Amino acid sequence: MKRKQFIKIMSLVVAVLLLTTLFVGCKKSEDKGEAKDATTTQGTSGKSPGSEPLVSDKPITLKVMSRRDPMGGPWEQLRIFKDLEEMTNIHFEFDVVYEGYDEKKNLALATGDLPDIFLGGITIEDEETYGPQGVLVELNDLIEKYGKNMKKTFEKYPLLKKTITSSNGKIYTLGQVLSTTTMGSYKPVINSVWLKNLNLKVPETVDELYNVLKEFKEKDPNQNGEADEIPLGEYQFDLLNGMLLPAFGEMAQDIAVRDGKVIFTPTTDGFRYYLQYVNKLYKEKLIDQMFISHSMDEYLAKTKRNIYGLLGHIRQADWQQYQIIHPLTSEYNNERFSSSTDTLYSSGGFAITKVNKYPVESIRWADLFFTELDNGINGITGCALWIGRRGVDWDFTEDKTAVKYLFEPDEGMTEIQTLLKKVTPSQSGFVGELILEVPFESPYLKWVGENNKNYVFPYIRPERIFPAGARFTKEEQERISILKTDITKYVQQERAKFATGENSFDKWDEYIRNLKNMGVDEYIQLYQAAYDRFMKGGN
Ligand SMILES: [Ca+2]
Repeated sequence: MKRKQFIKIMSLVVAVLLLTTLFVGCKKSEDKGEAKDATTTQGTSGKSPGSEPLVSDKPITLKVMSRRDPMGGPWEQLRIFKDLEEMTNIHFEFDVVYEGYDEKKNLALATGDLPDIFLGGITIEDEETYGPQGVLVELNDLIEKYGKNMKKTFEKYPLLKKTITSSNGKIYTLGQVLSTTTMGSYKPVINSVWLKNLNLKVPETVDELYNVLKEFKEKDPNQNGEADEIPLGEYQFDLLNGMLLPAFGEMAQDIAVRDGKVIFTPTTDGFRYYLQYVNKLYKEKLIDQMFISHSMDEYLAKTKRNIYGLLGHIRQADWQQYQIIHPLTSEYNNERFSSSTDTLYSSGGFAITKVNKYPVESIRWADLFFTELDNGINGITGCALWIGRRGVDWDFTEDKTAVKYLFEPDEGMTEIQTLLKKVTPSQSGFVGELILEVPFESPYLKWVGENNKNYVFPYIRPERIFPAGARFTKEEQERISILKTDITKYVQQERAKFATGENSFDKWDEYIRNLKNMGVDEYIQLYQAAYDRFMKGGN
C-alpha cells in the first residue's frame, strides 16, 4: 500500500476508533428513569405548531446517494431523517449501499445518471474531475448567499475552507471540521504501576526513557518472577515515529513542513539520530524485536499479557494502570512537541449535482449542520448526523463537563451501534462543524480527555503537518505516484536495516545519495507546489 494512503487510512482508522471508542464502556447504569428508547422517540421534532419550516415552504423531494455505515440500518427508517424532513419540508429518496458504493458512484458521475445530492463519499479526485466539468455544482455563490452558518464556521476555521477549495480555487463539495477531547493519535503511555513498583520517575528525555526501559527489563516490574517484560512495545514503524521522532526535532510524518517549507523527514539529521536511538534500544532488546513486522492481532495479544512498559496504544480495560507522558526531548531538541492533531478537516461530505432543481434548498439543508453544539435549532447541530439531536438523543450534563445519552442502548449493543441502527447515518456526520469540547461521561474517556489536555494538545504543531486538503494537479499526481513507489519502498527497507543493525550508520550518506538519485528533491518540490497553492486558497 502506498505510504500516503497508509497514513491517511491510519489517521482515519484512528479518528473512527476515537469516535467509536466514545461509545464503548459508556454503558448507562443510572438515569434509567429518564432514559428513553431510541426507537420510540418519534414525533418530537421540536417544530412548534405554526412555526416556519427551516428550509422550504413547500414539500420537495431529492435523491441522495451515499455509502452506508457497515453497522447502519436502512436510511429510510433512520429517525434523524424523519425529524429533519418534518423540520425542513425536504424528503429524501435514498440510494445508499455499503458494498459496491464506489462502482455505483463512479458510474453515476461518468454517465450523468445522477442523484441530486451526494452525502459523503466524494473523493478529492472526484471533485477535481467532475467539479470543473459541471457535474458537481460550483458552490461559491450559493455559500455566499445562503450559507449563513457555514460562513461563520469558515471564519472560525479557515483551514476548513482551504480544505474544500479545489485546485482551481472553486468549491464543489462541503466538508467537516471535527474535533473532540479524545482525539490525537500519537500518545505514548507508560505503565505507572511498574514505575511505582520500581520507584522510578516519569521520563522526560530520551536518556531518562532509556534508563527506565533498562530498569523495566532487568527488575521484574510486573512482579511475576520471570524476565518476561518487553520494555517498549509499538505497532509498526510509522507509529513508533509518532512516539519518539519529535524528541529528535522532527514530525512523525514522512512529508512534513518546517517554516513553510516542505521537508522529507527520512533524510533529516533528526531522523538519523532517532534511528540511532532505536538501534540502541533494539540491540539491548529494550524494544519489541517484532515491532516492525508483527500484526495488530499479535500486538494486541501482547498488550493483554501485561509485558509492555511503554506503548502507543492500550486496551481500554487497562487504562487505570497507565499514564500518558509528555512529548520527550533530547540533546538534539529541547522543545516538547507532538505529531498529533486535535482537529481533522475533510472535504467531500456534501455535493449538489447538475440535475438538482433545488440547489438553494439543498445548501440551506446542509447549512443546518454548521452549528455549534449548544446552539442549534430543535437540537440540530454539527453532530446531528452522528449522535442525533440535543435534548432528544443526547445532552450535556448539568455542569457541562460531559455529554450523556438520553436513551438506553439496545440489548447487547453500544450506544453508537444503537444510534446507527435506528437514528443516525454516520459515525462522524459527513458535513458541518463538530466541535465537542467535553468527553462522554465515562471515567475512561474523561481520563483520555484530561490527559490530552495536559500532555498532548498543548504541544501539537498543526503548521508542521502537511495539510490533508492540499491538492495536486493531474500531472503532479502522476509524477508523484511514480516517484513515491520507489522512494517509500526504499525508505521502509533501509530504516528497518538501520534500526536492526543490518545497516551500519556509515551507510547514511549512501542512503541519502540513493534517495537523491530516486528523485527525492523533485518529490519534495511537487509537495511544495501543492502546499503553496493550499495556503493561498480559500481566502
Ligand atoms: Ca516479569
